[in-house]
Amino acid sequence: MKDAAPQDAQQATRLSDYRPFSHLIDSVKMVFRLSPDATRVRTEIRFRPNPAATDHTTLRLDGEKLRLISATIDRTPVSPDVTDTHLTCAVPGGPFLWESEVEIAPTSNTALEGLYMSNGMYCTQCEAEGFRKITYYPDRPDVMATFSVRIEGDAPVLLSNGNPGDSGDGFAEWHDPWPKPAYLFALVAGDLVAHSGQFTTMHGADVALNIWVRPGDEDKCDYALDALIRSMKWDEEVYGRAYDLSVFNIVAVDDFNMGAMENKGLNVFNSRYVLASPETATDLDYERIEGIIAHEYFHNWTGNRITCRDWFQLCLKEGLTVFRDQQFSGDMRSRPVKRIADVLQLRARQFREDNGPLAHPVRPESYVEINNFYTATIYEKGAELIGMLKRIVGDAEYDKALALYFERHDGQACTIEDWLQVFEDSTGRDLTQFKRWYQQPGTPRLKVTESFDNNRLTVNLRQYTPPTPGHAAKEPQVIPIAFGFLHPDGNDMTGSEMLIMDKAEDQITFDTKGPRPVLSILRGFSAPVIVEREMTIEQRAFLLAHDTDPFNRWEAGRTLAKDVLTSMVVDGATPAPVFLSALDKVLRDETLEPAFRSLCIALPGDDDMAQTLFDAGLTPDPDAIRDARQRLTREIAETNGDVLGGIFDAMAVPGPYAPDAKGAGARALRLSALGFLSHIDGGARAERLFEAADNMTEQVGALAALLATEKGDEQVAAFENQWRDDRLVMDKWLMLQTMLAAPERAAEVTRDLAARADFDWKNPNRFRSLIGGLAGNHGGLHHESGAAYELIADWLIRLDPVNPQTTARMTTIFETWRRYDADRQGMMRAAMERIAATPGLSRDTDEMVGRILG
Ligand code: B3K
Ligand code: ZN
Repeated sequence: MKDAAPQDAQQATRLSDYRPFSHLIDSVKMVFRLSPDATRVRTEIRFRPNPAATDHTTLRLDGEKLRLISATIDRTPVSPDVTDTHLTCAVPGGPFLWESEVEIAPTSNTALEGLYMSNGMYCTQCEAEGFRKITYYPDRPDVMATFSVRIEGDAPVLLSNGNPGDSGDGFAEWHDPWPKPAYLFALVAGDLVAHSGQFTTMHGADVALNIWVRPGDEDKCDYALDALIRSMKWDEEVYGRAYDLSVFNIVAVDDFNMGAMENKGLNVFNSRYVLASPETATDLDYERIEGIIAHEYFHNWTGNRITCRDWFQLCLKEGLTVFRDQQFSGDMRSRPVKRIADVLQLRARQFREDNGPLAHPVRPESYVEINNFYTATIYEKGAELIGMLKRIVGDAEYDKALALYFERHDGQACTIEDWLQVFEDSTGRDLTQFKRWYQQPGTPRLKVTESFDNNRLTVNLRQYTPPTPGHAAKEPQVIPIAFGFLHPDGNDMTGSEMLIMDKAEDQITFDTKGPRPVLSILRGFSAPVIVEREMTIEQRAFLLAHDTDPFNRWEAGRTLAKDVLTSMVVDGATPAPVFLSALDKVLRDETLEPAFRSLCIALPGDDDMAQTLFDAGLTPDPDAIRDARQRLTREIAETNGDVLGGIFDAMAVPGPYAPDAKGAGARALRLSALGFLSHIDGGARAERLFEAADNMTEQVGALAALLATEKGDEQVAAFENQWRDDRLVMDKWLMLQTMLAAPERAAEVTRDLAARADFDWKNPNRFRSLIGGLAGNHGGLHHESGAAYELIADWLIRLDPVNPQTTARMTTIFETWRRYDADRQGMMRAAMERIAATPGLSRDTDEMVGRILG
């Protein structure tokens, strides 16, 4: 258990307090004698004084929940001072050999951090600070060392980082030649089978590839292996980065707090991001597997070979690696479609965070629990900053800077200053102002106004960033703004240009002999800002029809849909005909790829609309939002039914299912059409599709269409019958029901499902499916009874002592509480206060609830 200190008494770690560690490490040797309740860990560390530190006479090692059996220095027993969190010991001023033995209990480790057990298999999760639950060690990323590991145990497969060494009955040895911080350590042991492959690097080195899964799952690994091979090749071709060990192992585990972990040479994955077959995984699952396999693989260079000096620099590895996986997925699939999907995610998660009580800089200044800072801001906004840098310096200069980064910093633990210095040295630019993006939280607003006089169009730009907790005043940031002009006849007049705006105000002018041109601004979403620009519905419809920038074409449709929904919510208006006819045009335009058309016709979700209304100074009413969306959906179905029906038929993909982007795009468009049509055909098409589907994408898509129109009881039962033994598919089943339940029934549906014997709530995937599903049901979550708030608080209180990390993450369900009316605010506050008042609450959850309440 972590300390149960109240919020104000909590010890914050500050960036400004960074000090180098007293010692450096030459090598680490570990021996594990595995046993579920009493694993013994012997550790030998060769320390020498760190010239960058001053005191070399005291050693302080992190350690939590360890039973110290023995400790020696240069083979002489010592008796360190031991607390709940560390030990301290007097040491010789020069180099010395530290040896310790500890005992740990993997079975009772339900927090899934350190060494724990999942379905009888041993596995580890050390990032950020889990290694201290395995042995006494300087558990900080700037202490890098080579590791040799011997594992003794009766499991048939015994894995650790690096290259394999000796192995035999009941033991295996591993050696990792690359110095690494402790957070990249991993150990896995269990009854596993491998789906194997091979890769030859650009330097001619052979690499054995293995995906390790439980027996019975080996036929679901093809896609992950293929994605790994494509990632390895892509990183060689695009970044010149080759793999550096003789083996690359990936293990799938069922109990995991997040998506996956990039341990050196031994990636550990949540099984949902590895296992896939056409019958059990959706197109979206395949896409995520591809993206996450790539992400963890790319960390081998951006994260592992070059790591972070301290956890404040987390975006150094995460922002860059997300950017790289986004590039990869764009190259594998469709760049514009990928960009739109990424921006949708950014707005749904990062903008929500950046405009609420949890707003923090991409490089934070302090934290209580670092696990609470693996956020959309660090990851996704961090990736946007890399993208902006690339746009500002240009592609060729970006490549040059990256080459210098790898050359200069290989083997080091670095900072954002190091990263920016590389760009400054390589391009000769001054990036002092750009650095504000790392320091200032909050989403900048870009106000755009226009005037047209004497054949000159003047575009006035003004940037400002609203205050966020702890950061009242903001300085202007460097905003790359891609823009272009269109002739009112629909033709492109200029192509795309780029303005690098660095002042609070700026201007673009455009002289023309003809009629007033139409501005298209922030093309490709060239910076993570909110554009404030008043436009008529007709102007938006024009851009949706004619913009040559695919992102802005989609964006025009999106803002148009929001305008329409807003006026439906506010004035009970009927949907503007110009919107319906613009949708019709997009649907019929066969020059547009199906995946893109599917994105264009998707309506904004309820949470997005709640934020939109709140930003417009209104108090969102969840029922009114849902009602307007339902009405608009029906109206679109009625007006555009013919074209939607045609699309539904035409987008059926013939032949056996394949998870390629083209097929996935067709299915996405087909299912979007179905979502509308089910509101007017009594669910007939969805029922037929559910019956006939030979793949999970269409099966689950059909079920969702039925549930969204309050039908599908029969199909829910049939689905359960078919899939009750497949845990990943059953997670989908749980989520669909809580997410799509009618608002007044959502809490009750969730409560009933939670009472089932198979609701194994200690499994994070299962917990997230059920409770996360309810949280994703905007109308249900915010139902006026407050039943969902209560239920969620009950469950978070129950989960907290078992798994603080997952609990803390899920408190973000409440982060938008200030948007709503006084009654709902009161009920959400009460739920959070009840969580906060729980005796023994974890430091993780306590910090989060405290920040959300403000
Ligand atoms: N680096 C890990 C995340 C670790 C989270 C620790 N709470 C996965 C990733 O970003 O690739
Ligand atoms: Zn990562």
